[in-house]
This record gives sequence, C-alpha cells and structure tokens, in this order.
Amino acid sequence: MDDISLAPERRFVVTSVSSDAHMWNLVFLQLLLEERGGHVVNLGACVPDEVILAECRRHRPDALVVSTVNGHGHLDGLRLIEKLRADPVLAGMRVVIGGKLGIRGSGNARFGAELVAAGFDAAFESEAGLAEFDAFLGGLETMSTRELALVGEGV
Ligand code: B12
Repeated sequence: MDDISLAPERRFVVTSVSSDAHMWNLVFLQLLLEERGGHVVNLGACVPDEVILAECRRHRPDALVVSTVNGHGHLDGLRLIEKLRADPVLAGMRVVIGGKLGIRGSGNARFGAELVAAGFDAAFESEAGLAEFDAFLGGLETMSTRELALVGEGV
C-alpha cells in the first residue's frame, strides 16, 4: 500500500453525506490521498447533496470520494448518486463511496453491491480494509489525464 503514488495533478473532492456528522474518517482520507500526491478539497461533514454537486461542478475532480460511517450512508448514498448521474455535467464523473455503509458490520457488503448497481464506480466497506481502495487508486494511474478529463465530461 505504501508504494502507490498518485501523479501530482490528480484532484479529489472528499465529502461525507448529508446526515453524517463524523469527521475523522474525512481527515484520514484527505491525509491518505495527499500522502500519495493527490490534491484534495475536503467538503467536511453533513454536506447537503446540492452543495456536493455544486462543488464538483466547480472543481471537476478526477474522483469524488464519499465517506460515511453513521449507518445511514447506504440511503444517503443512493439518493446522492441518483442526482449525480442525472446531472448533465457530472454524470460521467468517477464516484466512489466507503466506510460503514450500514449498521450490519460484515453484512454491510450487500449495501456496497446496491450502491454500485445504482451508479457508484466502487464501494468500499471498512471491514474489508483498504486494499481495494489502493487498487482503485492504482487504476487511476493507468488512465492518462486526457482519459480522466473525458470521463469527467461524460464522454
Ligand atoms: C467519534 C464518534 C462520534 C462523534 C463524531 C465526532 C466528530 N466530529 O467526528 C459523535 C459523538 C458526534 C458521534 C455521533 C454519532 N455516532 Co458515532 N462514533 C464515533 C466513533 C467512537 C469513532 C469514529 C472515528 O472518529 N473513527 C476514526 C476514523 C479514522 O475511523 P472511521 O470513521 O471508522 O473510518 C475508517 C474506515 O471506516 C474507513 N473509511 C471511512 N470512510 C471511508 C471511505 C472510503 C472511500 C474508504 C476506502 C474507507 C473509508 O477508513 C477509515 C480509516 O480506517 C465510532 C466508533 C468507532 N470506534 O469507530 C462511532 C460510530 C461511527 N458512531 C455511531 C453512531 C451510531 C453514531 C450516532 C448515530 C449516535 C447517536 N445515536 O446519536 C451519531 C450520528 C451523528 C450523525 N449525524 O452522523 C456508530 C455507527 C454504527 C454503524 N455504522 O454500524 C459507531 C460505529 C459506534 C458504534 N459502534 O455503534 N460519533
């Protein structure tokens, strides 16, 4: 996990969902992504959906990274991804979600599958550790900046 280094131009928006007041998960993700050389805009906790959409339109990140741990994330996440995928500017943006997606511990895995089916590019349940997220970050490095821009434009 330590040998993954992002190209300096990779930009991330990190956010929680509207109901979730937890903050250290967001600090953790920001530090992780910055340590890999990424640029992070951290929107913080309890962010309304419309603010997330507006900030993504403004920053046009390579990926939106959503974190949630209060147990409501699978509900907030479904609502959020429907809005993102319906937005003409953001429909093709890379969007992932992770954390404690429900209140069922290892049983939260099924929420991850639902969230991906609804439109997230990936879902990372905290009980599974960070290896899959590392693989996701590594995958970003195989895409050129131009390819990522095209994804961001919904092409
Ligand atoms: C501190 C805390 C609070 C504080 C938060 C203060 C703050 N400003 O952040 C306060 C007191 C406000 C709080 C409130 C609540 N909390 Co609270 N809280 C905690 C606690 C003790 C620690 C959370 C923390 O800071 N962890 C440190 C960070 C670094 O770890 P993390 O959040 O787990 O994130 C890691 C992983 O989840 C993962 N991860 C997270 N997001 C993402 C995203 C991606 C993409 C990836 C790859 C990985 C990833 O990576 C991180 C590092 O390993 C946990 C219990 C625990 N020990 O975890 C409960 C806990 C999260 N809280 C819980 C609950 C239920 C609540 C309340 C609903 C309680 C209530 N009835 O009011 C409210 C919800 C408020 C709200 N609107 O969201 C539950 C959630 C249950 C669940 N999901 O199964 C927990 C797990 C406690 C429990 N065991 O029941 N809480």
